[in-house]
Amino acid sequence: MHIVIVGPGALGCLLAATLHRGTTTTADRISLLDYNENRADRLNSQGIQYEREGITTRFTLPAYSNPLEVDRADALFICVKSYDVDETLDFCAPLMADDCLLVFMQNGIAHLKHRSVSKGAATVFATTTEGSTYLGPGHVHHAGAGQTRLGFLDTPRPEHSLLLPRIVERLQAGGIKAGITESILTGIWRKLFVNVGINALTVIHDCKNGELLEIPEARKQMRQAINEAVKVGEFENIFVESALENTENVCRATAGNISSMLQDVRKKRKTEIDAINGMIIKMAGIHGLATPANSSLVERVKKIEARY
Ligand code: KPL
Repeated sequence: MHIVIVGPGALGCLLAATLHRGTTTTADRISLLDYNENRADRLNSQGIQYEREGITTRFTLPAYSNPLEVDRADALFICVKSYDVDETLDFCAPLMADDCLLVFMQNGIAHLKHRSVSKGAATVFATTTEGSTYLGPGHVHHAGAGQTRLGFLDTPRPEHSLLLPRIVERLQAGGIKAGITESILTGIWRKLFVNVGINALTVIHDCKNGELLEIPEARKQMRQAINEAVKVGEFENIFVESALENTENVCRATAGNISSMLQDVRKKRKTEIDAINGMIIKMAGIHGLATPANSSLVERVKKIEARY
């Protein structure tokens, strides 16, 4: 089996480390694909550094910047930000063989439009609440354990449905809680509620995930933003129980993590606010619902981005 991780950011490196650990046979290979040639060169010379609870593990994996040099892949994990997915899919089109799986790992729901991006390759959507902090090229801190769920939105062909459990086995063997779900759409919304309630607020309060629970104002904003999002979900026929409690549990499980949005802001990078709280506002508009809490979060994060 050959798995290619496209986008070696925090989550990409975390998955690479997990799959590397979960690989027991030399017939399994993991490669990295990065559009940035300098970074790919650096990954080849310096390898990946994975930190967990004060212990650092180093290993090497082949990194490429030219998709034409990569061997046929069984699965492509698309680990780029949601606003980079379109370009990334064009970039790795040569690798999308008919029998391969395209695994989308983005936050938010904007990437759901790629459901039938390829005629042959099957699309898998995944959610994860693993906390990962990017420390530099190939260098990741695994800051909190979570859960990873993968599933097909459309009925897969037999070869695709046989391949997914084999990939999930490697993730489990690598030490993360991963599983296949029949209801990935609900899972994506459940994760969306987590991101609605955590990401923008960690930017506004400039704090780690766990610290949000200690700030009364943040807890109030979290509750209001999630309530609005849950209402939008219900208009879309998505019913998720205990969205707020689930989000608070993720804050506890990833207490020491810096959310991906705060990592973006600290590096003065574009955030995924449009794919997260922005999508709630957009869909609320379709259903005639008001979203004052999410609108205020989007406005404040955009103001911060505008000051870069
Ligand atoms: O998905 C995340 C993110 O930071 O984007 C969580 C689960 C909130 C972990 O930080």
